[in-house]
Amino acid sequence: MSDVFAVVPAPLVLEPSSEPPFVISPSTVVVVDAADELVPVAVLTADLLGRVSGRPVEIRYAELDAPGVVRMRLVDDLPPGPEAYRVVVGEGRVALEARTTDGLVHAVVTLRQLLRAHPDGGAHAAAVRIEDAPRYAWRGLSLDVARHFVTVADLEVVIGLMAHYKLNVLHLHLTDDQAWRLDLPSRPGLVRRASAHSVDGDPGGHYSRADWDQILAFARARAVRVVPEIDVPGHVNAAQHAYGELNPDGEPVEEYLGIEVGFSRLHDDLPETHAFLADVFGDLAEMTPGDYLHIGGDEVLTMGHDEYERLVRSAAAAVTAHGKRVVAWQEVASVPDLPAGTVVQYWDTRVDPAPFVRAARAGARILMSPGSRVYLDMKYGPDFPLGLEWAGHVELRDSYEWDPATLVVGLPPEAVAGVEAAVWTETLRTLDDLTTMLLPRLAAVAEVAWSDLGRRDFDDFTTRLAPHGEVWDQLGLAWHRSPQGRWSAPVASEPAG
Ligand code: TNX
Repeated sequence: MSDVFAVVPAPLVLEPSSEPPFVISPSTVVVVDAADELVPVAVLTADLLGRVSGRPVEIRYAELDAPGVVRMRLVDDLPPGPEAYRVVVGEGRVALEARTTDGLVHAVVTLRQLLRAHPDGGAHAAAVRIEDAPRYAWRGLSLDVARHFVTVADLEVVIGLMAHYKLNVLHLHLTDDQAWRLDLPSRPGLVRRASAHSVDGDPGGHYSRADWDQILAFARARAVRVVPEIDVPGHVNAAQHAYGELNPDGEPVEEYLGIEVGFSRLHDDLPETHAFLADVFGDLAEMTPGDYLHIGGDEVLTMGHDEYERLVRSAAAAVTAHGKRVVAWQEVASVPDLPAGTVVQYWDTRVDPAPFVRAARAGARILMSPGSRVYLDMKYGPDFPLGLEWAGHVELRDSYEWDPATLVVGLPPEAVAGVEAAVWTETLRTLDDLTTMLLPRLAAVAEVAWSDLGRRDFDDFTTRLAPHGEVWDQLGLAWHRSPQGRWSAPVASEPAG
């Protein structure tokens, strides 16, 4: 496929047309009906087109059919699903159509991927008709903001990248042994006493209620939902540092800024533990509009199974009490009778998946995050300066060439709700570190999650991805020039045809 149509993830249908390209000119106008729900996406579109072309783009909230119009509309004649969309570039106009505003966001970012710099300034898109819908409804990125804090501004860069690749779930790992990152009204001591630092004593931070609302709204406008995680019953040293009542001797534990896992744990026989779970998940439910809360459940290495079961049930009950659904890591698959609709997140490719497969057969929904494929904190190769290695090295092709439906033998394919990449930040201190690990692999995972198997081919993917490297450069993002990519693309200012 030519680099003019470098759309990632690969769309269902892409038909080039012989008409002349669409040029963003001083008369380009975004046109949308004056419906409240359409205003944010129209503003986002005008803003994006303005940035790409270097010219301000106006919005008209009334019918207008003239050359240069980018017309956004809600329609119904599309492939199935709430996120389906259509982009038609031709006759000097662009039509962006979808069933929902989320679909319109997908249409806009697709248009943005079609735009190329124009020789006399501005930008143009080659004529084309795209019709598209995702394979999986859950296309996520899990981000650890506990080991190293990620500021709201940096988070917005990550959310922007997610939207650009049509990822729709930001899973925030907000708490761990090292720190607690979200201020909760019922337990103000959590961030007051346990958020100042990151791993190795690096600077920390936390999200206030206002920060949280900012993150949620910024994500929502880009068709991204936030799934917050409070990790229990392990990974709780920060909570036990803030509140001594969570420890058998009633005394706060020492702050921990190393990178070992599995040593801390809640105690089922302390009544304060259950009050704590009810309070923190209650606060989180109240603060989070989405359907899902993540309770962690991973790597509890110092507890018998019965106690683990009781604590997982207690956390799950605190979530369902507020009408939310539970997400949890793979280990909870060993707990019988999880609440209906629980999403179990597969990650550890080293252990026997039998309990996990059983949970799926018993009705759990499955989120695929295999460490050896989509743990984007794994090093690209042996000498890579950033990242860990426990799941092996993950190069671009590794994160691309796998199928979520068949990776785990025996898993019913219809149980798979989607795919989620994960990036843990033990070794990642800055936004540059983060984007170096995300790019280019995040684009590969996005295509695994979005595009049907029949549309996927690694050589075709790397060809389409080539111009994306130039966009990352233009945005000033650090990224890994993977030797498996084809980054020697022609200069983007060549006119089409
Ligand atoms: C495993 S994945 C963990 C995290 C680490 C990560 C490092 C999971 C549920 N737990 O605690 O940060 O490996 O790759």
